[in-house]
Amino acid sequence: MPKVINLNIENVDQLSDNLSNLTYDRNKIKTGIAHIGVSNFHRAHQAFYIHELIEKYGDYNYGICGIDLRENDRKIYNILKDQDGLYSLHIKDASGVHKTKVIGSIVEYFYGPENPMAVIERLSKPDIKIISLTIAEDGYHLNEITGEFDQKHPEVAEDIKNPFDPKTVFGYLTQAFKLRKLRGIAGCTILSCDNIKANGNTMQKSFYNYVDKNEPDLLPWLKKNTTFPNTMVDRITPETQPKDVTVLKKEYALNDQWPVVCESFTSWIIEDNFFNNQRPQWEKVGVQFVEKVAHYENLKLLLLNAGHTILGILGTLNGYKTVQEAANDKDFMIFLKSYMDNEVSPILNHSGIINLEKYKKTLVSRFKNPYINDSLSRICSESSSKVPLFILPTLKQQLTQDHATIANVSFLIAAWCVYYDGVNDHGNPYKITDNLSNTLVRMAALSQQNPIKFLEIEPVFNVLNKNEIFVAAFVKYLNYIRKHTIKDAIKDFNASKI
Ligand code: CS2
Repeated sequence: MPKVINLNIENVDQLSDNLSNLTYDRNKIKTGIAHIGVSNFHRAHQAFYIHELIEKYGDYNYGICGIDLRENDRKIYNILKDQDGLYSLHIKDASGVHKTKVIGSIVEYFYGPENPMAVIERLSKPDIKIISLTIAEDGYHLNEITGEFDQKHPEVAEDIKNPFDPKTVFGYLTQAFKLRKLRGIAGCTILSCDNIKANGNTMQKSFYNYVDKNEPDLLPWLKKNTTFPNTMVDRITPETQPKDVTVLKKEYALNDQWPVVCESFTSWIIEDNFFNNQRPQWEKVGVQFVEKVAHYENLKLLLLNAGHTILGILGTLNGYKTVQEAANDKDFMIFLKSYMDNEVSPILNHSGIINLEKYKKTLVSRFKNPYINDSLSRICSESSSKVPLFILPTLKQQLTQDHATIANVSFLIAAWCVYYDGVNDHGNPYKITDNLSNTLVRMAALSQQNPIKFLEIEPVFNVLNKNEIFVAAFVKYLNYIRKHTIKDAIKDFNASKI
């Protein structure tokens, strides 16, 4: 067996010929982007696009400075430090065609918990033209009900007390922009790459709210010196499994401590609204620049992300572990298809920008990709932030119609309540990971006696518990699911027996 090589810049020339190795000189790369949240998704998506731009077009101007801010990012910090920012990306097509590439676009890395001032300094430097973010759905702290930024969130409150030792992205950005203003350095673009509705506008609102309350003198400068393009990001990227590391050692004699696996499909649509027009020529590598991203984003959140959530919740109750297992279950797919066709498609205003039938068909084959092993636990984590973004807009929109079609969506929300009972139909428990888990579990337990209790979770449902049509459907399905296995309940639902 060949000697296993540790991935780092010194060893990169010795890597096996059966992977796509770096073809460019990393010393030539200048940093132009600071990215907060060096997740698997970032490494499969934005860092990949920058890599492609360098490799194919020799554009060395937008290397990435990776930044993580949370205590539990220490592992990726240590690994990327060890590997000089290099990692391997495994692009797996459903047909069985797979590519492995070494990605070199992350050329610097800063870690907030170790040295917050260093992060603030780095963000304030004039070479950073774009600060991009993947901070997850729950990272924006906008209250669904009031539309206001949640100043009372414990981490936000801490940042207000200790502005020079921040924990949140808002605390960091405020200090960095104060320095830019003080030093006469230009502003930059803030590019949200999260799956939230109008992600740029939402980030702008959250950030401006935070600044307005805590550093009001900075706000007029920020308004002139920052832009927040909306974006739609898409590439299914599962969590890395220990076996991904082992396979690399065996097949490529490569020791990459944290490789990334992703599907071959990728899409990125961005509103072309960059500060001083400074941005990479991403269109050369397949990024679409548009005036308004809303239609594309709506389609993706309400079909792809919602589809994931549906398979995640129903699949977990049935004892499935991965998206592809659930997507290969005929009964689940009948349910998902009727949700997409009867409840989502009629409310989508896609203005002919996309062939909807083709989009849905492609989605199903993406979910079935046998090489991705996307865990349902990833999909179900933080559902209390995802359901309001991916599922409830369909319900709310349907409820505004004369003949609201809400059977599937109500069934799903009832199943979501049962999900917090924490045990699948084989009697096996599963882990619930959610910021609101205490509330969710308690309200699901109370709903055993009084079903509508679950709908009283205000940050999720707001006033939906007052809608009689929805409440009646929810109660009917909840009672049914609690008396049957999820599989039987879905079959009966599909056969219109409930
Ligand atoms: C998933 C997304 O987190 C989720 O629930 O639906 O991470 C999804 O895989 C990506 O948005 C795909 O682009």
